Amino acid sequence: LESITPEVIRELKGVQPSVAPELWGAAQGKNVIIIQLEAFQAFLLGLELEGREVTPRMNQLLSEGHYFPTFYQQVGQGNTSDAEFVVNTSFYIPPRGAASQIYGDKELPSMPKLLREHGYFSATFHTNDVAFWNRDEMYKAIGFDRYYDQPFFGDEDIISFGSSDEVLYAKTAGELQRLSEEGKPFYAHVIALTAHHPFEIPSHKVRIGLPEDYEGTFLGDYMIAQNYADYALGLFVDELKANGLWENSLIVIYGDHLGLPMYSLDDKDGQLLHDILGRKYDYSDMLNIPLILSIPGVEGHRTLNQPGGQSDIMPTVANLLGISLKDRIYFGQDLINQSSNLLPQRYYLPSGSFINDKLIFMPGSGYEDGTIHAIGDHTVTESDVTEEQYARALELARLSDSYIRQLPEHK
Ligand code: GP9
Repeated sequence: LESITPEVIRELKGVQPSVAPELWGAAQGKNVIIIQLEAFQAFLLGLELEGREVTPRMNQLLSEGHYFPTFYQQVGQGNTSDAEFVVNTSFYIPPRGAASQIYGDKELPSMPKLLREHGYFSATFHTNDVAFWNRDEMYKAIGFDRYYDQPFFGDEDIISFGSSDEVLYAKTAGELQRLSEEGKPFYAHVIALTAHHPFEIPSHKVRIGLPEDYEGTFLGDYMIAQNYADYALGLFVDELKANGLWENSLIVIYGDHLGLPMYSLDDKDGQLLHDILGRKYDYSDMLNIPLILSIPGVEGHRTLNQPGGQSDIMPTVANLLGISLKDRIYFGQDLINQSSNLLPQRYYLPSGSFINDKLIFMPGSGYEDGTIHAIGDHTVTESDVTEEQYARALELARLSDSYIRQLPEHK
């Protein structure tokens, strides 16, 4: 068996644990509600179309909480289910196939298991059938105490895969209220789905008028779907505030993966995106998803510019709950206590691609034919990416996969 230690991982990443971590235990003993938004990309935040905000409720949450503008997806073929896997384990996706299929039979170290050691009950809420993407096995592998899927949400208000986000949030809020009366803190992972490709929202749910240019475009449909998802999320926030759960919970909101693949946009969509961004829509825009934290008792907006990815959510939550990850194997890092000015930070996909605060490197068949994509307005040159960085990225992905493959199977 290969020996994989936390030190080996830290060494490869070039990071050190913080001696006096900021906000350690700030949300100790609080409930944890993690909301995963379908296909929600960061460029939507703050965006106005003819004076109308596309995501007013997310904008409001951002302005009140901790916001990470350079946060990226780390999913592969399993899309939504890969995001669930990465967030709950802080491991990387497998080299091929969906994590739920390839790792679904394993006894995975995970956030639900970690929190259980500290008295938490854990549950995941998803309106589709649990068998989709082998989630029934993956949820056992991750070790949720309970899952709520299609039979719980019923046949009401179906849009694409399952009940609408409105139904998801209304029923979930009721259940969370019930769980909160059982005397244990809970961890709830809530998976929103309505804003799913191809973004066809029934006309009676459309809440935003689009500028003429957007009518009938894929991008326009995307805006309408995300505007609806934002509205439904807002209802959930209102409900949690009304029933007192909001102020007793650490809330984490992030996007699962991109909604607008560069390679399938037509010229019109490309032009509209260019107009929004003031430059060509590129990889860094496509992979950039939001991360917003609402930390109970910690008031005020803060923007944290260090780059992060979905594998960082578990360590970030652990720090805020004051739960040590010492001696555990995980691949992300606590985003509150890492500054990109001091340490090189990189986020990996199994092909050896990585992201830092300036660029995204995409290997070709290897390092030599890889491509470098600047993030935002950064200027980059070939010397900004070394073969050694690429080798580290590959090695981290290999270690994650190798560690999981030697784990025992769950029952
Ligand atoms: C539905 C879900 C959504 O359960 O997995 O599809 P995806 O975004 O993964 O393609």
